[in-house]
Amino acid sequence: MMCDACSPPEPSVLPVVQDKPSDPIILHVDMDSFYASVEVQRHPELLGKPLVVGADPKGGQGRGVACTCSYEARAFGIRSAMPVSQAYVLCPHAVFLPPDFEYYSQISGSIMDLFRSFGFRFLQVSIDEAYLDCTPLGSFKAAELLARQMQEQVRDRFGLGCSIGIASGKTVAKIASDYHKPGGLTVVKPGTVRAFLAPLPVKKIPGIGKKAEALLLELGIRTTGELAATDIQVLQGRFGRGAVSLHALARGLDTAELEEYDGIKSLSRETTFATDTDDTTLLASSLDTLAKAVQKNLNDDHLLCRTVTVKIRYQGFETRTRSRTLPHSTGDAGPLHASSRALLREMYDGRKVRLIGIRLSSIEKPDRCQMTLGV
Ligand code: TTP
Ligand code: MG
Repeated sequence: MMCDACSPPEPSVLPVVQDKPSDPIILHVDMDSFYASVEVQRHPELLGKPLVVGADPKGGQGRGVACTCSYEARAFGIRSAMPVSQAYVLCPHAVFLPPDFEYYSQISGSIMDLFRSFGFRFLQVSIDEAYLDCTPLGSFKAAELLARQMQEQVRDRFGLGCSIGIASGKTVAKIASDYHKPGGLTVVKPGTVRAFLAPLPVKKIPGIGKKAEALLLELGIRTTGELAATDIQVLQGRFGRGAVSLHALARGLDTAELEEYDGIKSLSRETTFATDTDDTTLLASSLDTLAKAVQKNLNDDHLLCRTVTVKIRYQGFETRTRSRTLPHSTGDAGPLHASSRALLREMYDGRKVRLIGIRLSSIEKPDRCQMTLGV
């Protein structure tokens, strides 16, 4: 059972423009409050309650940040990556649950298998989001029906909600999936892209982080419409070559449909200890657990990596990282575990540790011919 907030609203279909036969149809699907919704599924008593996935801050015990939270918790202003201590101040009666990455990864794998089973070219880009190239369906109407089926099946099989965006390019499809969360279905037909984007704050554009947002604000640009109306040379002065595609997108040209693979660049996991520790067995076993989770993500996405980085944050927040680049790209547990353990041995200096983490980078797809959306 899903909460009312998760039942899908009517799809937002923008003014009809005739589909051209050549228009790509790209669908982006993103699970709603993923970790939190998975927890509600196995703890039905939490349905409708503010839930934070992160260490419990009560009594000053839990530290670190919230991975995510339920939409009920979002009503209190809680967000992903917020310190759990702050989440607790915002909503003291929220339920805090520690993350269970292995379980989320397992559910994600089954959901991605379902998405793949629709038979379209497929690209998973994170634990809870993927693209399907639905161009063979031939019309946006048919893609919209497919999206409804996907939402129904995700609800029936997993008891979870997801939001879907459909457009002619990956960037707009992704913006559209976020447009009516949770449970949204937003179709942006060709010819309506500029009008759809115009009122949106620039931070809704993937890749525009806090820094770029602040730079744009200095130029008086708050919305995508204002971005579109700005002289390209002014933008180039601030953003260099990246300004061209940004400006083109704001003007309705989403060229990100079948370009270079721009999926995951790195995969990382970290954990903050409840109490700072110098127990080397605990450090090693925690790192092993993180390595296992991150390697599973790598395998689920059929990716290989070449660089392993271990991060240690000592008491007092001093943070050290150390990397090792392997002779060949790999997705195997053996070299990844061996490298992370070796890095820990090399860098650990005996002080008490607050946080330990691992990152896999130099990621690539093993067989470029089999790449779906993306090459
Ligand atoms: P998101 O899709 O960004 O977030 P979400 O699914 O929780 O919520 P939304 O409905 O807005 O899509 O991320 C997917 C999962 O990744 C999320 O459930 C938890 C994890 N995550 C973190 O661990 N830390 C983070 O900072 C973010 C953003 C996500
Ligand atoms: Mg999500």
